[in-house]
Amino acid sequence: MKEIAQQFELKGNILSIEPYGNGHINRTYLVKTTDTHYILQGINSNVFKTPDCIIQNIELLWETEPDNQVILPMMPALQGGHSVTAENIVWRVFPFAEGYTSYEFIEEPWQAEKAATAYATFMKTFADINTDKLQPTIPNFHNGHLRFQQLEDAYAQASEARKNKAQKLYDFAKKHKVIFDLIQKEVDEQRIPIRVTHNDTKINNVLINKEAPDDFRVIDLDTVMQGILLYDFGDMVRSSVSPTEENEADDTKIVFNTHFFEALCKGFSVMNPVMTASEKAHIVDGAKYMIFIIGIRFLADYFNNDIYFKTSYPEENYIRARNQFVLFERLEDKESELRAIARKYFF
Ligand code: ADP
Ligand code: GN1
Ligand code: MG
Repeated sequence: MKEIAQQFELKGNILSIEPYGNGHINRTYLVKTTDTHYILQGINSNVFKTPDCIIQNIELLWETEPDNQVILPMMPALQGGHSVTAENIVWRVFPFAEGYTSYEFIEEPWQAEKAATAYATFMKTFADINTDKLQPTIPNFHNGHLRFQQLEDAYAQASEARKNKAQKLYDFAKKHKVIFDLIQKEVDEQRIPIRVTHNDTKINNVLINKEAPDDFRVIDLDTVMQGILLYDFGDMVRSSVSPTEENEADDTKIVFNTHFFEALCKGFSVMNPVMTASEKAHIVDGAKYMIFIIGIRFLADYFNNDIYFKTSYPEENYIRARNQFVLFERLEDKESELRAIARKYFF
């Protein structure tokens, strides 16, 4: 690790390099030097088939908005550019955001509001980039119909033990797959525009300054590419409204906190003036779409014997999938109330 880190322009001498954070995808390390701290990250090549596209997309963001305060810069590599390839893994370094926190789950509404403001600010800041210039780092990332096909393929080759264990979840997925049709139709008929979106607006992908919450940084830019606003809003809802971890063992603890939802709407409402009527009308459907699609992806990975998301025990993807479907049901319990809240902020 030290050999890789030394290939970047870092201040000071390297003291230590330790694994860091709770991301499901990349290899993330905290690098301490005699002067400061950095984050060293190896891009997961199983997930990202063209990791250089990620580096180029982030470079494009910086070239377009060189003075922005929304994302973190990539440190230059000594050989030029912003990445180093070692043993087929592409590595990059960011400054460690000292004094900022990323939350694994929300405890108070203000945290949800600030995270939503952060993601909305991200979208506004890079809104003028021609979306064709951003390379698709994971093609069809949020394509619901394709994700459902991948689930069926995974089920078809799964072990009997895993099929039996998760049969109820699979039945739930089949019963609800129509969820994907509504938003896809709005996109196909161009009532929902293609924008520059983050596409992974999980609550722990935003860093908030503890002393000054209006100062934030959006991180995990690997999936910045073409997308729709509702994916970004929906994934925030998915990862914020229940004060539980994604792998919570006790699913009775999963709740849909309407105060957190309202705080997200409030924080994101700076987008209201530029949103189309269809985007405004489908705010809650965006949340349903994202909860459901991530549930499907966890379930497919369970049937595939955990080849995509990092896991720390064998049933973890099963638990994660179950929890998303429980959250989906908790949303449906409150759906009319949520639609009324959304109408207050998106009109
Ligand atoms: P993954 O794609 O695996 O989710 P992330 O880029 O989200 O990787 O990084 C994982 C975690 O590491 C984040 O959730 C955050 O807590 C922490 N992290 C990442 N980059 C930084 C940074 N520059 N400063 C501080 N913490 C960071
Ligand atoms: C992954 O990288 P991370 O942990 O922020 C995944 C997201 C999922 C999320 C579920 C590139 O996000 O799509 O919503 O896990 N990222 C990728 O926790 O697949
Ligand atoms: Mg992340």
